[in-house]
Amino acid sequence: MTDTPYVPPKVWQWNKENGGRFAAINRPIAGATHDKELPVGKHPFQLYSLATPNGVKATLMFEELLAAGHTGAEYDAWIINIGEGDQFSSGFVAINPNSKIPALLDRSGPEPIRVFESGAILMHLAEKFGAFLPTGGKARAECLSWLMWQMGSAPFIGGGFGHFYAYAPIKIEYAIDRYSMETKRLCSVLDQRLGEARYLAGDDYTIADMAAWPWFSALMGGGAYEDAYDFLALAEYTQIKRWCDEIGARPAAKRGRMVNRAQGKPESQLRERHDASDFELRTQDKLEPAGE
Ligand SMILES: N[C@@H](CCC(=O)N[C@@H](CS)C(=O)NCC(=O)O)C(=O)O
Repeated sequence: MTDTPYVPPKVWQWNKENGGRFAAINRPIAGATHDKELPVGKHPFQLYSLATPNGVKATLMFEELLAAGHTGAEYDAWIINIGEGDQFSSGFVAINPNSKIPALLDRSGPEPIRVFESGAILMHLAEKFGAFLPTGGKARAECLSWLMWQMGSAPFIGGGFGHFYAYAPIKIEYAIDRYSMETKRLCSVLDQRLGEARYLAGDDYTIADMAAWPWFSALMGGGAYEDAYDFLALAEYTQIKRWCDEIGARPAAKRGRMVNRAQGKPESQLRERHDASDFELRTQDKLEPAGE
């Protein structure tokens, strides 16, 4: 990094030591970096993930399906440590060529089906179990519209605002301005929608809410991107807060956000989930009691 203004070369070159927080894992090439198979458990669904906002979408859905009595939705959740490059193993790349969590292997049928992209995972499970996705008419159109809205806008919040405000090695006013404006615009879109409807698709809780909640509850909870809550004046979005609190009180949401979590209070971390009893028996405070 230098102080002289950057003049792009004729052809961009990969500078491995760019000082960025993710320099060790970011690459301009797709594909596996090493051979390693993924573990497989006993349940019909194998989830390979981490409790980032994109990862939590899938575990919210599994826990809601199980809470609603869909016993066929039992799942093993394996942790993928993206900071250490687990997403570039040959096994992971085989189920997600895009090397991002979450990725799912549906082993409930005659042959395993891979599903990647959190929105596709939500739709796959919703259609399989006939749950949390209205079957037709206005509610289905609203649900899919808000789901796609979330999938399309998340990178502006995370990769745009979060990256340039909290993670980039230098503070670039132009980039922070651009993505702060867009993040606030998206908050305003959501706040206005939630001022006219209880949930994104209307009266019912759907996969559209499950996609959006992990992102906005992280922002509204004040824990995301340093002091972004104050910087973006997020307290003004009262409808988002109302909706975040309501979903956050659901027992399935409380469980879903714990799965594949590897930071925060030890009792909030269930790094791998293989059984419903794991929430009681296998959180980090139980596996590694303080002082032992
Ligand atoms: N559009 C994807 C985005 C997934 C995504 O960006 N995952 C991040 C964590 S939140 C990841 O795996 N990053 C690892 C990397 O970029 O190497 C989805 O919604 O599933």
